[in-house]
Amino acid sequence: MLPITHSPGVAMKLLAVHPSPLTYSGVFLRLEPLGLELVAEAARRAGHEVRLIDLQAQNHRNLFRELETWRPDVIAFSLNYFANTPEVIDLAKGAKDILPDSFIIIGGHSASYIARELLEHGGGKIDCVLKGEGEVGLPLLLEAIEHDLKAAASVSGAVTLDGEGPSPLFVADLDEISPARDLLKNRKKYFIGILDPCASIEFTRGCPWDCSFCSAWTFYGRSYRTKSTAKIVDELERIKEPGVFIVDDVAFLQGGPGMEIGEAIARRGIRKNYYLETRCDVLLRNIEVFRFWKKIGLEFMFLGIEAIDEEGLSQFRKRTNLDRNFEALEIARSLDISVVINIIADPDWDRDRFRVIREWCMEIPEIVSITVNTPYPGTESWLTEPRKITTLDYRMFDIQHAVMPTRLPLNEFYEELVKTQMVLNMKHLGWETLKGTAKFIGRHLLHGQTNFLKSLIKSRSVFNPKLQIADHARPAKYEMSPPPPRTDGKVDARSLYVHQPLGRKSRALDDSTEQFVNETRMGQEEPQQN
Ligand code: B12
Ligand code: SF4
Repeated sequence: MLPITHSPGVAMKLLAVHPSPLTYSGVFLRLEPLGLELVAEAARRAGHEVRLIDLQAQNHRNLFRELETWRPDVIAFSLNYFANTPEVIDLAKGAKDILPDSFIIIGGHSASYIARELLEHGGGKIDCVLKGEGEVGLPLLLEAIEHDLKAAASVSGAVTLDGEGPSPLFVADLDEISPARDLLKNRKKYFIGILDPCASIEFTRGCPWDCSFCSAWTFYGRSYRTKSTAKIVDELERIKEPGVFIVDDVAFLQGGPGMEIGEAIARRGIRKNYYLETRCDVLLRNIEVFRFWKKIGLEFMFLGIEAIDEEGLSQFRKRTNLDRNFEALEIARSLDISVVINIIADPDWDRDRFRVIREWCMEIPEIVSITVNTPYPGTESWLTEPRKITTLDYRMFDIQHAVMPTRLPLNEFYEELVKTQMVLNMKHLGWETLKGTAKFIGRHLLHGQTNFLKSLIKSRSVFNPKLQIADHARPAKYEMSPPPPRTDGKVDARSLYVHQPLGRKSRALDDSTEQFVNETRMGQEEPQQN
């Protein structure tokens, strides 16, 4: 681990760019690009002049105008979602055409798994892909290229056409840096549902579990780190938005620190409305923490349920049982926290299966979202899924499209999927609910906050099976490399990691929580650490 470097060298002009929202999720939310803000701050602290454009809230014209007028030396794109890959490649090429002497970098979660591929698609116009956490790597990379462009290839985490540096480095201390929230042009654009406007914050980083469909753990080498309570409370105090999205993979995994943060917030008299994501077994283990957080403003909680039958759960390798999941829903209801749950639809589903899901969802009060089982690079299922991948178009890897053969004809699969989504949307966004939220919307409009209302209007035009079918027919300009030949059974997890695993010592967990995780995870033994 390394501290973030501070080089008093020559200042460069760096433009940090976040791509557009993904159609199917952009309806209900638009959240600040927290990772890019952290990386931007690290570059700023290393003495560089930094600006940030978020294409979720601005358009391509804004970006190209900035390139032409400000003429940055370095353009750094964030690529967290595979579905944004073609857009980022084209923007990177476009930027190089306008500023041939600029240095083009791509970083972020998804970029870290397909670094070589990105350089190939770039045809020489992408100078470097920087893998892993960017707070340490970016200042080192900027320092290296100030003196010699070729030196980029030796920086930790860097992959260039000339070579590849050592493994990316972890940030030594998450307290060291705060996101450059001031660089966003219009903070009123960011919202999630009725938390409008909404800021984002990170309390912890990483996940110690190892679910087969998820890449959160492979990115961070199954590590788990925390920010200090003092740092979190200071950051929260500076946030102006009334809504706050806690981006942790599994919020309040440890009860003690969760309670400590909550009590410190209460003592400071900070009042916000919160949204967080966690696991059912964690909620059941730490009920008192969630009860306390309800008192200080916890409004929404996303619980990963994934399946409503045991067979489905074991398919996604979640060692939790249905009774525990349903018990967690009961507890959340009793705490009066609104719950969002996600169900993973399998391409193998027939009409009957969709119907059962619709019926089940209508019986429960929770908000249900439905995504499609999608293996992608960085997940174990990318290596082990026995079914054939039917498309390599990056845009289809947004967990809203089927990338494996469907049992139903494809158009019927999407009809059923969209019908289910619409039934679920109408359940929550129907006229009865709208009547209830009318007062709320009116209050927001008075304050000029229209994001939530726009999302209600837009949802009908976005969810349309014909549009999803049409997405499959679009020619793919860029395609991802296919998965390697399938292995049956276990894979060497080491081959999946972006940050190499450092074992138990990399997890800031008390022994009882470490044991609880080990009892509920399904993966193989952790590889021996270096
Ligand atoms: C919070 C979260 C969300 C939030 C908000 C995200 C946002 N702000 O837009 C919500 C719930 C809305 C969300 C939605 C979705 N998400 Co999400 N999400 C996450 C989660 C849990 C944490 C992301 C985060 O904010 N981390 C904290 C910040 C600080 O880290 P970071 O952004 O990764 O940035 C660091 C590095 O990546 C890097 N970095 C980032 N940018 C750059 C740029 C440069 C130049 C450099 C050098 C480095 C760099 O440095 C940063 C600091 O260390 C991740 C899992 C994970 N742990 O990564 C999944 C994850 C990213 N999401 C995922 C998915 C699939 C989705 C959805 C597509 C799901 C859906 N269909 O509903 C949507 C798409 C949203 C969209 N963009 O339109 C997948 C991504 C799969 C993929 N590889 O494409 C992930 C990995 C989870 C998983 N299941 O595997 N998500
Ligand atoms: S618990 Fe599983 S699904 Fe959730 S972030 Fe961790 S590995 Fe991913």
